[in-house]
Amino acid sequence: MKLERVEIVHVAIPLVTPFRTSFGTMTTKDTFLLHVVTDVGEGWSEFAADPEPLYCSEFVAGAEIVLRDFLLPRLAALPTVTTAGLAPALAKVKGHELAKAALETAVLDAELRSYGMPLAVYLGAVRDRVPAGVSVGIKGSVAELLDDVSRYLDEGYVRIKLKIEPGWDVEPVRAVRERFGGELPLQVDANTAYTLADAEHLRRLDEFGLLLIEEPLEENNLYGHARLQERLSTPVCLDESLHNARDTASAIAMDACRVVNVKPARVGGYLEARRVHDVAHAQGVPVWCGGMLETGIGRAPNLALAALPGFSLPGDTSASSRYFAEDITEPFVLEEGHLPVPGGPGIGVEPLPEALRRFTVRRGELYRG
Ligand code: OSB
Ligand code: MG
Repeated sequence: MKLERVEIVHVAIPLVTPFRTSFGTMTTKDTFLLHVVTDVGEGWSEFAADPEPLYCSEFVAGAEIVLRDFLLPRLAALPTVTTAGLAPALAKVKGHELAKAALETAVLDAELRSYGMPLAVYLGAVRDRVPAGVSVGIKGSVAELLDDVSRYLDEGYVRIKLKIEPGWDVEPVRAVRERFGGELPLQVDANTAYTLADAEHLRRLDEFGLLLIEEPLEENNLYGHARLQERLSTPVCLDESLHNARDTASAIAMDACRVVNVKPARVGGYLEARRVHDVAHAQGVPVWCGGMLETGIGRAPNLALAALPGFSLPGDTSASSRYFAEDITEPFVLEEGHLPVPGGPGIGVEPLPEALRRFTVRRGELYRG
């Protein structure tokens, strides 16, 4: 296909409740959508990172420059644009997986729509609905946390993830276990907040029978995570440290993780995310689909991925209402603890023009052929 135009739509959507992690507090989903226009149709995607480089090194303003000045010129120089040809064409640009993922996903959406094929079918999905977990931020008090968890369980979420940091770890986990029991599927996410010197402290979490502890140590410290795993019975899960399928294979081989958080954006898109799933699944390592507080545009393709066979743990694929009073797509609604896998062509959703207009802060053109 031929690339005709690429539009960037900056959006700001208020979160229903502030989301606090060890790296910061978010009150608004502030990012951009990509809208790709080709000779065979159009595609949409959402950039997953934030305005500040706190979760990872990428950020909104930087990604716009990378897309405009480095990625789109290389893509447009191809004799013909295909999803499969995109990553090789961009490979000389180092890093910037989240920016590359946004571009690849919009092109993939356009290409699949031109065939009338849903993303879930293309990826090899084996389910038409996926169980939903919820990621619960750090709160001002344990009482507030218990209220939130109780509300999410009433709504039907089948797994709870608690954000932790030094000073907010053993106590909230103990309180949730005491209140909701030992059977509740429960896990924690430190977002790199600890060091190996905290190993003895983190061992105190072992008694709570957690599904996993996510990214306890520094990003990319595979050696440290392997040393930590030796000392913990809780399975270590990596998020920030895994950038592609090769990292994932290395981490598994060195026992730096026993579970994998697959975020398509973090690994450069859905094609590489499927490879991450494949290497983990081949080794018998469970994977689950992470989230980045996406709008419906980012959530829809994550649900397609989460329907692959190796996704044996519930993901951070929560309903639209967990994040927003109003989404920019038709909302994803929790039913018996599950979300439906979109069945329409491509990513299966589009922005609702009226909602998009209200949440748009700036539009621009990144490419015109
Ligand atoms: O580490 O998984 C993370 C949100 C933003 C950035 C990083 C993370 C998260 C979450 C929330 O945990 C996942 C979600 O509900 O989308
Ligand atoms: Mg995480």
